[in-house]
Amino acid sequence: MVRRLLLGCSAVGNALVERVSGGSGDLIAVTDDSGWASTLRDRGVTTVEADPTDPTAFPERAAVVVVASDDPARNVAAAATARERYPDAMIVAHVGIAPTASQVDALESVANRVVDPVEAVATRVRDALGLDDADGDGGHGSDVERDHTSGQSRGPTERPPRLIRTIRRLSGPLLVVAHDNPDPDAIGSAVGLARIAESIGVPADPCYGGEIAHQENRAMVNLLDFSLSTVDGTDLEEYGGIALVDHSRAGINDSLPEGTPVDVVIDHHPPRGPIEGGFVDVRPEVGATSTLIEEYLSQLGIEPDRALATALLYGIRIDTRDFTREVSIADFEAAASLTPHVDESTLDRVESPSVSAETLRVLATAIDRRDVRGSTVASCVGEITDRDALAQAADRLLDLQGIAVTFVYGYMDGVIYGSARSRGTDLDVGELLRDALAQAGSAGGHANMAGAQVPLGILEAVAEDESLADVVEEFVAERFFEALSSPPTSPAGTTPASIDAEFLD
Ligand SMILES: [Mn+2]
Repeated sequence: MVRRLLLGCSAVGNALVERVSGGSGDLIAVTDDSGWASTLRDRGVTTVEADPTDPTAFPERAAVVVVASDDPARNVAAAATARERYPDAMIVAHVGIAPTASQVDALESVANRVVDPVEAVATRVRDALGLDDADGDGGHGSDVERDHTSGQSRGPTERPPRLIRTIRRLSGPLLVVAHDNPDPDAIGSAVGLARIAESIGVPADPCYGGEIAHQENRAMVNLLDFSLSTVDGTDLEEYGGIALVDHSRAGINDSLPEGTPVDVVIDHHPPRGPIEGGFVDVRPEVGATSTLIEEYLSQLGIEPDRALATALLYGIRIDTRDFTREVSIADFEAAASLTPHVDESTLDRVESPSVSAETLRVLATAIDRRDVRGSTVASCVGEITDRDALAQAADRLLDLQGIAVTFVYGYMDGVIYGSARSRGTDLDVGELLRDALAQAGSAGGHANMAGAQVPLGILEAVAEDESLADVVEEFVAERFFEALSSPPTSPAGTTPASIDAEFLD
């Protein structure tokens, strides 16, 4: 016969007795609460009136141990003692009233099952209201027990407390990682999740990899005064946990080493592989991660400040193309609750940042000196003072009718810089620039976004009688269009490592 042992008692413990004992179990209770002792005796349970954390009061054998006082500290002690005494027993532990995260942790480290009545009530309320269960496991006995081996969030009412519990259990600060070259949704979400962690006293730093490209995104970070660090400049050892926002796998589209253990994942992209994480909330039906972050903020009663609200709303608007694409009711609801907190004039300035005279001059020159061949346009803009202007001009020239590939280049400080873009074509501009210019300097990037750098070197000397701009144009254009007309070389020898963020703007 299976011997069952009850350590400590409470209303929850009493209910658990019924659940665990099942039939006519061989049940022994140890409690120093004389009220519960007599109740249990009345019910025919053999009861030892003793301290439930004192192993000398324990029976020789026990196959199932139920730890069930209301005092979390005593439950931790009783569970640990029981585990030591009965290494093979099934231990079910009630957390008690208002346990701390470390107490729940301690229980989870020794017990097979940990029972949290607060969650049980939430689940029951949810079931009673007919709210849906996120992973669809419906009833599945989950009304009183939490399977702590599953990191998946169970349902809408459970997510915020589960997120909070996950963050609270970290051994140190939280690093919130946005994907590489973050967009407004990733930036706003990273700042928002860091805010949530800080609201419970866990320091958190938002960070990103690659670059904050596009001047709207830079304007957002600057105008809203966000301080984000870069993954490369961060010592991961200093953090007690890692969260991913707007992407779901470490090392894939972020600058973390692949396989880095992750504690929290909040994303709206359909997962392309297994997602690891202590707390995972991935909802592809929602238009933006910012929507999910707003939901956590409001369910946790955290009011976003103006900067955060502005960033989150901007993130939702960008990701849903102003509520026209992949938009859900949740996105509208999040936007509605953010709007009263948003700084509209800042949002205006973020959306149409002022353009420097240099950027306009480069764009004007790029249009004026354009060399169009088929659907490709190349343009030498001469001497520049701001490399970023090249990327912006290359972006804008894509708007020209009939143009699928753009390449804008100029020089400063003895180096020729070029920026290429493509849209709606199979042509890989990263490959194109490598073919054309890697021999003379360095070049690389992605299929639709690439850059090159070539030292001016001898060209400067050649340019005695001609303008340097003309010499540069002759040199670069010849190689660029030559590469464009010849079939692409085998990508052998170009490894993903050669795709370098420095080429991307
Ligand atoms: Mn997004």
